Amino acid sequence: MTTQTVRSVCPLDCPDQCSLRVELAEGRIVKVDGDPDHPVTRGNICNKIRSFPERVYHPERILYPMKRTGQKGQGQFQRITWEQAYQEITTRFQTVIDTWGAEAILPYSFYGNMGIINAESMDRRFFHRLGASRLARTICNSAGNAGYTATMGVNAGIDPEETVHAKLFLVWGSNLISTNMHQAVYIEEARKQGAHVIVIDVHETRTARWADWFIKILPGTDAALAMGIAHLLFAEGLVDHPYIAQHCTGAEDFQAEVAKYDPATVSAITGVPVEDIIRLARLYGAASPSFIRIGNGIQHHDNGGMIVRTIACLPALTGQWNVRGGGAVKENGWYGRLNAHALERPDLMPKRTRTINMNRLGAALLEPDETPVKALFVYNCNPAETAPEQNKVREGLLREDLFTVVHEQFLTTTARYADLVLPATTHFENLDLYKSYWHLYLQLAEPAIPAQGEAKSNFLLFKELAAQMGFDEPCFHDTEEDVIRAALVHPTNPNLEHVTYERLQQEKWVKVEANVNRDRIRLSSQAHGVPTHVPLLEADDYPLWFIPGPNHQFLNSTFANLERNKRMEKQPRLFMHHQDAKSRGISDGDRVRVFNDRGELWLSASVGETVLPGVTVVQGLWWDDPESGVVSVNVLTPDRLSDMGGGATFFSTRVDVAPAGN
Ligand SMILES: Nc1nc2c(c(=O)[nH]1)N[C@H]1C(S)=C(S)[C@@H](COP(=O)(O)OP(=O)(O)OC[C@H]3O[C@@H](n4cnc5c(=O)[nH]c(N)nc54)[C@H](O)[C@@H]3O)O[C@H]1N2
Ligand SMILES: Nc1nc2c(c(=O)[nH]1)N[C@H]1C(S)=C(S)[C@@H](COP(=O)(O)OP(=O)(O)OC[C@H]3O[C@@H](n4cnc5c(=O)[nH]c(N)nc54)[C@H](O)[C@@H]3O)O[C@H]1N2
Ligand SMILES: [Mo]
Repeated sequence: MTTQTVRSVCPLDCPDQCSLRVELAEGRIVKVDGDPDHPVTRGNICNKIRSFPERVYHPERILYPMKRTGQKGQGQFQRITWEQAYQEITTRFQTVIDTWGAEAILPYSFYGNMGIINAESMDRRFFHRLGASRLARTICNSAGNAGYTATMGVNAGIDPEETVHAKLFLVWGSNLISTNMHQAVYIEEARKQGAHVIVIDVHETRTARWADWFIKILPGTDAALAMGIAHLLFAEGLVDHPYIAQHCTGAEDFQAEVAKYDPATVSAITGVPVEDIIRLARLYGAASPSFIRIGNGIQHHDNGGMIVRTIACLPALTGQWNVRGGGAVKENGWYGRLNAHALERPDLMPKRTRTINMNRLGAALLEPDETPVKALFVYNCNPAETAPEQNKVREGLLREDLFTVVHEQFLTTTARYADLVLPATTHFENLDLYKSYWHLYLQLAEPAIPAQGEAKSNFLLFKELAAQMGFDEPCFHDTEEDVIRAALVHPTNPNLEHVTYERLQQEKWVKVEANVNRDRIRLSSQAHGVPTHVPLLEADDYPLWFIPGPNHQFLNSTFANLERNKRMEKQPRLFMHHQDAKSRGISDGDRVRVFNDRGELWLSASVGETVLPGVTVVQGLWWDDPESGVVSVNVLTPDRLSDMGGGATFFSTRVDVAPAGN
């Protein structure tokens, strides 16, 4: 038997972006492991990617183009050829363009595959050249990134490898044991040197249980807690005044606002006891280096931008950015920013092309518009599970006059609504460049196996479609390698200067420099005013908060169709406080109905004290399953946009809960 080990990179949308070793036997993947030599992965990977070969060779994987035969949403298809598929797409697109204009075509994608080539290169070029509507890709991190940038100027924190030096960790709205495991590894190393770990969350997650101290907080109130910490730092003389004077602007207005956030006021807003607020502020004020991991959870609120912006003010107050291992990380993608113009070629786009916010897909498909969306092209994502206001999304996808193409590895909930389903390769079948938004390594992965069945990569699909549409600009003839080379040449990013295709090929990963100027930290600013707590919007209609976040064994909705992953998660559960359960006649394990004006779903209740009274939590973006009665959690979530960045507000949802049958 011929065996071989090749290197690869995990394409999942995690900060860790692991480096992989892939064992092949007779050209087939038999084992996936973490690369022990990669400085961040260090041989550790999660179950999801370890069992990825099951996904690659799964009998339900889509391997051929298919055309709908049944009703939309029923999932009945027949095999066709690629030629027929391309013919159908170009004909339908041309009709839409002739009748409604190209903006009636909407690409809808996210980062189901984080590879730069397959997430944001030929696809973008194609849709730009076509003149299709633009998509604002706001579903994940845009609110927090806007908030963080409002304080720090750029979207960059410290090198996570430095966090081993920290003495105090605030893990703030991040379930990192599940979602960023290598940060947990660094924290464990620091812990051996005596570091203390505090988790601030609305739910007693795995990460909360692992912490030295778990602070349970009410949803959307974290800006008040951050201001409360700042209040005490000033009041108790724990502030580094020379640092602030030298590196910060807007300090006076900030301090004036902070004065309003005394512990009693903050406690009333956040649900955190006064003595805990005081203890937290004193610990933070005394520790150096101290490090804050700002998670993605807190930004999925009406006030998510402001929450992140406010938390991002804290490290400056104690001068932490000057201490090795001190500071914060929200994201770090800024350091290795690539040449987006070369990748995406926005110059091919007609002027004044409209933009549609991906969080408002349902509205875009249903609300009348001079140019309605008549064709939808979905790839790298599964909006029929992951977008908010799911009942609207599905009603839109059911429109008979909508032409929907879905490029996928599996027959996802979204693919079931498609007119055409196209087979997508997995990352193991592609050449791609990977850039983490947390650690500082760029990595190159070459294909480990050939494309399975008739699957095509996103890159190849859009390159061929461009040819079919008769687009003859030279950029549509580029190879993956051409595009990677162009992406690495950034006119104004010196952090990238030493990173070349050749080095990536030889070394597999190259670290970018972490140079950044932190001389103008905006504690308040003319553009954004002063940080403050802004209450969530939906307070009164329904009595309980509903926080539907990700789980351990799925990656958003990816893996939620695989038996192994589902078995390990057992079933989606509604965590609720026993007071809220008791007043509704609900006992632990009961099946309950969760509802609001947008929709309803059924879950098994997990009653206890893992959340505060008034709060409910469910984990995992489970696919709808009529057999087990699972319904997408996003039937309940609003499509309102957050305060900054046009972000999603999944977690600012109000619901009520009743015993099932009521
Ligand atoms: N295993 C696994 N890993 C993943 C993912 C996955 O689905 N599964 N998804 C990937 C992606 S795309 C992302 S964006 C990241 C997300 O991973 P994280 O950054 O960890 O973000 P979330 O899990 O969305 O939310 C983190 C925590 O915020 C809490 N939270 C919600 N609202 C509030 C609040 O108002 N205040 C506070 N303090 N806490 C709150 C939630 O209870 C949750 O435990 O993980 C990535 N990694
Ligand atoms: N209620 C609630 N909703 C949420 C969230 C939440 O916490 N709560 N989290 C939000 C966040 S942070 C995010 S990032 C989004 C993520 O939402 P999505 O972007 O929809 O992510 P996934 O559910 O992982 O779906 C990715 C899909 O891409 C497919 N795919 C993988 N690789 C390729 C490829 O190379 N080509 C093609 N064509 N397809 C590929 C996979 O098979 C998978 O079905 O969900 C958001 N939705
Ligand atoms: Mo995300």
